[in-house]
Amino acid sequence: MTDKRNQGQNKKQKQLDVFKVNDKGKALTTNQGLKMSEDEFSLKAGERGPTLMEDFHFREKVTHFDHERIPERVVHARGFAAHGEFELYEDMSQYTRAKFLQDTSTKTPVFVRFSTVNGARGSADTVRDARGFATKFYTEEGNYDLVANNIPVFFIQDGIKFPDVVHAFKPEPDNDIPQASTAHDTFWDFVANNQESAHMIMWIMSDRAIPRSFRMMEGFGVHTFRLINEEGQAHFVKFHWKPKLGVHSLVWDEAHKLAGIDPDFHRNDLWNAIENGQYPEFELGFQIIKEEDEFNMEFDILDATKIWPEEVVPVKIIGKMTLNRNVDNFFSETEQVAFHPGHVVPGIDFTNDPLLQGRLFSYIDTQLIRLGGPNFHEIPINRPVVPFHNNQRDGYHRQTINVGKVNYHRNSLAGNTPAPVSPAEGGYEHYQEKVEGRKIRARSESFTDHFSQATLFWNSMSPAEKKHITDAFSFELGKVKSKSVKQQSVDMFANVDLDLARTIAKRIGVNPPKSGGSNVTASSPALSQQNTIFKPDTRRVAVILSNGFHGPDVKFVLEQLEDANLFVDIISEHQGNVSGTNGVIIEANQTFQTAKSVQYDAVYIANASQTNREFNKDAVYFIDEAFRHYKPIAATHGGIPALTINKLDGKQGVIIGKDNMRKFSDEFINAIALHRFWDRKIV
Ligand code: HDE
Repeated sequence: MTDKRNQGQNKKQKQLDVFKVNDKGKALTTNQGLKMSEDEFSLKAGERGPTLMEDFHFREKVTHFDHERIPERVVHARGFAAHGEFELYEDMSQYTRAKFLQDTSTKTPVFVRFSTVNGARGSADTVRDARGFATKFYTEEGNYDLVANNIPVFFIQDGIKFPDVVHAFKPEPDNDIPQASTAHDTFWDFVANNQESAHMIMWIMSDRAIPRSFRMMEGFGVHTFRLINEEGQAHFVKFHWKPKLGVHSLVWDEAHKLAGIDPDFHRNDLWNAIENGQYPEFELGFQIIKEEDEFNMEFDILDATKIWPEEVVPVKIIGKMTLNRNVDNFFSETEQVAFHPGHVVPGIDFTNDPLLQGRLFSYIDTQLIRLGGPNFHEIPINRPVVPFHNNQRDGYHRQTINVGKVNYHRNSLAGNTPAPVSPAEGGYEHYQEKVEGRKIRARSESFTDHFSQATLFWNSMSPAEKKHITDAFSFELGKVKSKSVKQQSVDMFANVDLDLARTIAKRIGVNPPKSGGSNVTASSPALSQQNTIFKPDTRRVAVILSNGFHGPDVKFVLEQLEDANLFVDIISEHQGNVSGTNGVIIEANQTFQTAKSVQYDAVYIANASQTNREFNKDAVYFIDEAFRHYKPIAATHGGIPALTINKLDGKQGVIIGKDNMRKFSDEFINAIALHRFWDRKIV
């Protein structure tokens, strides 16, 4: 596959190409370039004797192996990344002097790493969690990192509490259980005793925390940043990524099962989409608030537990990112990439959000231990596409050979260079915000409303989404052992919605809160996934097929599915050719041993007759599970009896085709575009 990828397409790719090595067809050498005549046997004193100290080849090989691992990220350890490009729709010079946001003819190379937050590097993709969405823009003014999440708010308001929240959500320290899950006592104890987390928890309990795909998530910069234009004028900004495929999720039962059946579900999804040329696209949006309106909002714009409702502050779409190339080497690129919210370019600046201020310290610090020293900016994936010049020297793994004697500023020997340059020449100048105050460890009074927006989120959910949130709370708190923590948590969420809290209380066996409730009646339709984009594109369809299928009709339907940009797998009694009428042969690439219904978005039973009993039983189970997950199900000809056995005919989202295959295909594809049929009665 590697050769087919669009290598050398942009400046970053060309830079990376220089470091690529293809070992295929080459003689095996040591790291010193010495060709070796043997690689299977260590050097011994006699064929059955001890290995000799002088076996430099053995020592080099094993020593390197012994040191292959580096510490995983303390959070966001499990991730997956891809290359792409960002193009601008409209000149943003009105707001920012960032060059890559001014020239619509520029295509800026990007590298994006998606991640879960909680789990270890080897944990499952589909766990309930926020997702990281970190983008490195390789701009002509240096690297700009937009280190975002798929949830627009955060657990805490001040960076100093980050170690506490992370300790609380990670596996408990005595037994290191549970992995990649917040369904345990310490997490909920933290929540109940740090009520600023209320809004974030509503999102974590919602479908947002179990995305269907990295390709179907929004990204949010979370904090309020500043844009600065050429005149030095500032605007507050929040950054948004909007997926062109809409925002979609798994259902909880599916997510659970996928964690075992395909722990790499999101990795496979992104990798395969890119390999198949279905390049994921995300539009970049700005929400802008004028400096003079800083105090005119109902919330403090420096508080990272608050959103700016899109109906109040609209998202202006300004450009598009396309991910079009998979990595060549996971470790070199995905593992070694180092993001930092402090990697900015002229025209983008910070605010005093105390969470952002904390982040500005943490990211470089963590790379020092993770990547083993201060030269991680020299690792190919981290290098800017423009040169860097300063007086920093030495340190572990230094690769740059700085020539000359001068390594200090100010100097006369090198004409006082490298020299800082003025903003007009591209020099970064911090926004001259006026600040005054007493040194104080305190929270601003304007940061103390923890529940209004949690209720706003709840009010904005569709009935299906509300049910999922209620179920998620019941699952998570149902796993908590301490009755006191359960009670405290339920009492806390009575401030969001009394009925919600009472339902959970009943399910988890604690006292239903007597008082609480909220007087917030507003809702924000943009928060509900019901109002997102719905398309059939790139959904995965399982086609169940056995010998004797209706050749021409099935062939026609499969062509329609392919034309609608759907990914199709053929499941049969065995892999390989399956014969239909009229000499039509279709190759099956899956069996019920390799494919499970949770891996697909829709099922088409083309033929399940004339097969053995086991195949039939598996088919019935497969369809039943898809039905329970609200997915579209379709059948024609010899597939129809499998629906009848399941008593599914006539149910919502179940499509039967008897003669007109065009009409059938259209109906099925329309049903796939709707994704789930929430009103379906599941008995
Ligand atoms: Fe991070 N975060 N974070 N974070 N974060 C890290 O940096 C930290 C926060 C986010 O794919 C670490 O290189 C602090 C918010 C992403 O490599 C670390 C605070 C948001 C990634 C760190 C936050 C994020 C990280 C661990 C509170 C959404 C993965 C490894 C003050 C806007 C980047 C690393 C990747 C990673 C610290 C809060 C997003 C330890 C102290 C809010 C997407 O530096």
